[in-house]
Amino acid sequence: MKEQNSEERIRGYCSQCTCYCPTVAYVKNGTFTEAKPDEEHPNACELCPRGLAGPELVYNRQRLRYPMRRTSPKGDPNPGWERISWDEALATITKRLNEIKAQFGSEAVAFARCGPGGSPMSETFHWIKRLAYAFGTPNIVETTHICNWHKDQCSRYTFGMEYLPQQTLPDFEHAGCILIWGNNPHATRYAQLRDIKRGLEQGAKLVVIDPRKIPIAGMANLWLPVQPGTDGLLALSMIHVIIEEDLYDYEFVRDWTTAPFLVRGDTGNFLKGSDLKDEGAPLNYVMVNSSSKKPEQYIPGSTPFVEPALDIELTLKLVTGEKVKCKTVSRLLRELVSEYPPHRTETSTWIPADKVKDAVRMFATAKPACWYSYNGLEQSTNASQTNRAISIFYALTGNYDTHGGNLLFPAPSVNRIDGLEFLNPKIARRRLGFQERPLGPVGTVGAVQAYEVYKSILTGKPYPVKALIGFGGNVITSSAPSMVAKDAISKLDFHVQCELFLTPTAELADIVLPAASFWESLSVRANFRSPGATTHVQLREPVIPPQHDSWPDMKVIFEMAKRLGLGDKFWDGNIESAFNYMIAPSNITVEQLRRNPGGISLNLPLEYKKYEKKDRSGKFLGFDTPSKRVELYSQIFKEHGYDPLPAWKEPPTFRFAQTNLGEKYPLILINTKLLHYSHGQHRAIPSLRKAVPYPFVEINHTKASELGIEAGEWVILESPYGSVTLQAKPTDTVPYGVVSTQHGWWQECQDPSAAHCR
Ligand SMILES: Nc1nc2c(c(=O)[nH]1)N[C@H]1C(S)=C(S)[C@@H](COP(=O)(O)OP(=O)(O)OC[C@H]3O[C@@H](n4cnc5c(=O)[nH]c(N)nc54)[C@H](O)[C@@H]3O)O[C@H]1N2
Ligand SMILES: Nc1nc2c(c(=O)[nH]1)N[C@H]1C(S)=C(S)[C@@H](COP(=O)(O)OP(=O)(O)OC[C@H]3O[C@@H](n4cnc5c(=O)[nH]c(N)nc54)[C@H](O)[C@@H]3O)O[C@H]1N2
Ligand code: SF4
Ligand SMILES: [Mo]
Repeated sequence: MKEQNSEERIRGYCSQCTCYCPTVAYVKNGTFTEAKPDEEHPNACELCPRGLAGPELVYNRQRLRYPMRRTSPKGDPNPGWERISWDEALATITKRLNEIKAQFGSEAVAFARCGPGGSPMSETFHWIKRLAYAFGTPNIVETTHICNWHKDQCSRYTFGMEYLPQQTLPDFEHAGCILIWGNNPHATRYAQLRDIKRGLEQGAKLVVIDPRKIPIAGMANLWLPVQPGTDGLLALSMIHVIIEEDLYDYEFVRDWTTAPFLVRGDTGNFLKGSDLKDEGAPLNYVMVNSSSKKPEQYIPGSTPFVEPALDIELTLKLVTGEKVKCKTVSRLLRELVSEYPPHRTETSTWIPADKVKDAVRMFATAKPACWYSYNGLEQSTNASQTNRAISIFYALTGNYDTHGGNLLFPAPSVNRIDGLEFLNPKIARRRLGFQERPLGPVGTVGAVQAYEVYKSILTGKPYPVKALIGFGGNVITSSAPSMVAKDAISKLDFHVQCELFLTPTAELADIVLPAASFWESLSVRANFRSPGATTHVQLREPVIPPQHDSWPDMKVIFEMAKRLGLGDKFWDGNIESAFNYMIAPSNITVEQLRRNPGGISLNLPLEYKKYEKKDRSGKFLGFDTPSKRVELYSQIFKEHGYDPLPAWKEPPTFRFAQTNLGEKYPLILINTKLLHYSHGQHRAIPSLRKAVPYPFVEINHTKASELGIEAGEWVILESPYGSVTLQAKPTDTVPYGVVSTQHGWWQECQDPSAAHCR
């Protein structure tokens, strides 16, 4: 028993987004009363309203309290929820999963989780993967394809897959120029905003590319209010300017990118040493000697014997006797972007040519420079090639892995815990969507898109998914199309949802499990994903015990594993042993962390330009790509039927304008995140709901008055795909012709103090 009038200060961190803001939780007489920032932590940061609302989340009256099972058939307006014990819930789950596995195969069971960028799932999802893989299914429903995949993976297809565990982050604090593209840090990334402000205080210039005049646009030297969906085109114009005005980093481009490599005109593949000579090596690329204009083989990772020509084309006789016209990557890139000078793209991008030039000059000349992009570039049809184009633009500036650039920060070594080794590689290749898109989100990380699962449930093709085990994640509101999602999820043979609230997705489950919030759960974090805190390791103890009959996700996962006979892969349910295994390569133990409540920062050196380092054989480490260079031209994309250079394709919705749909739907719709909510969460938290009581649509003042729409009026927003009713918010922060809203409004707030918000 705690003493009367006891007050504890418990150090930890908020994990509701990837800022991981350090916290001090105040617990008075056993009650969690307040969350404040932990000023002594290397990642010290102001807490956003969602972090400050910790106690309101923990003690929320709408939380799920105990495991329940449905007693009425799905579709019945009254599900007939009946309280059951954890024991009964786990026994039923084990029985049903084993039956489905025996009848349809293990891949007929899919797991799901919430988006780790906007929930505490980043500390659990590797363990969920471990459970899924140990069970034998490759199907884990993730949200990466509408969240972060293109920025993370398409830059990796360009710069390499990184020497893990290092992590690329923009070194804002030391930058000469910062580019923020499709990201609103005032709402979504407090820790990053702190670092951007530090950079600006030290004189960094700032370029912001966002259709809306977000707060950071007001702080920028240049704000480019781009037409939504045309960023790929804008990036090509920017590449055009950097090449035409000779603003690129010549040495870096020559020595560390594929710019001087020859590409065959007949096949579009790289010309290889073996194409030229019998004794030539199939892995060698070919450059052209700039003085003799003769081809020379180049071994990846070596120092070229000659000064290569960058921008050249020539016809070469191959070993087969045929003559083939070849061009360097540099030439191909220049030819591509010559189609898109800024004066030709300005009507589409809405950015005047001079402004594009100013932005490029500012970014390319103010060395060092770094960039960050996010959701504004992820949720459009061109997301992959747009992010490729931006990566290429950035590569041309030569700033990668430099002080003040996008830098690979050191991070603690950890053991891989996702258990991929348990999954039979043949089954891994059966994950839904893999055959169609082996390069995409489904190819690299094992993530499956919800729409593939909906298709499988509804059509049984390519094979049926019969069961879903969801750890958070609310696919019905987050993975469109919602009505298809609802239909599919309600047709599952067996569905379990581990949740804090009874979401529209959880409402359709056969069994609902009450999850404890992260405040009530133990976790270990290695790497706080902020410059200066990437080497930090910390144990987060629960602030108070799990409320009601809830369990932390980790306990649910580990107990489920034990029941399924997988205890040997889960340290027989001992979560601390599992974390000890995770951090073992850094020579730290959970016990040591317990003695250091604020965590331990490892002394790992910060090094720059690691690509210049050599391996034991004397070859450059280079980049972690097949060519060991930055891949301006992507052979992998080519092999899979995609453009090897980021060709521009107009989004299909642009064609509306040429049809009668253009008249019916004259506005462009975008959606954005709100500071007070993560996706579909937090609406039940009184202080947050009071701040933003209703879903709203921002519309330009002029447009609103043309349409006779007043502030606060309820309006219907309609697209060819559906409609919603929203409160109108006329504003000057969105361009004429653009409207902006939010997703995820499903929940009421039952707290009497917020009654007016319902
Ligand atoms: N239309 C539209 N759709 C979008 C987006 C958009 O901008 N527009 N954004 C996309 C993006 S970027 C993302 S990341 C996804 C997010 O997709 P989701 O993660 O599916 O969305 P959320 O509404 O955040 O749902 C998370 C759920 O997890 C629960 N939860 C929170 N913490 C925990 C926990 O610790 N344990 C458990 N078991 N459950 C927990 C919450 O109560 C909540 O119901 O949505 C995507 N979908
Ligand atoms: N408060 C809060 N924080 C969050 C989350 C949350 O839900 N709430 N979610 C977390 C998650 S999972 C994610 S993925 C991140 C997302 O973080 P952000 O990327 O900041 O999210 P958004 O607000 O969706 O989009 C950012 C900006 O993109 C702009 N934009 C829209 N369309 C376009 C376009 O076509 N081009 C360009 N250039 N810009 C465009 C919008 O105007 C918006 O300002 O936030 C994380 N943090
Ligand atoms: S920004 Fe807010 S939600 Fe994200 S970690 Fe910090 S306090 Fe938590
Ligand atoms: Mo996300």
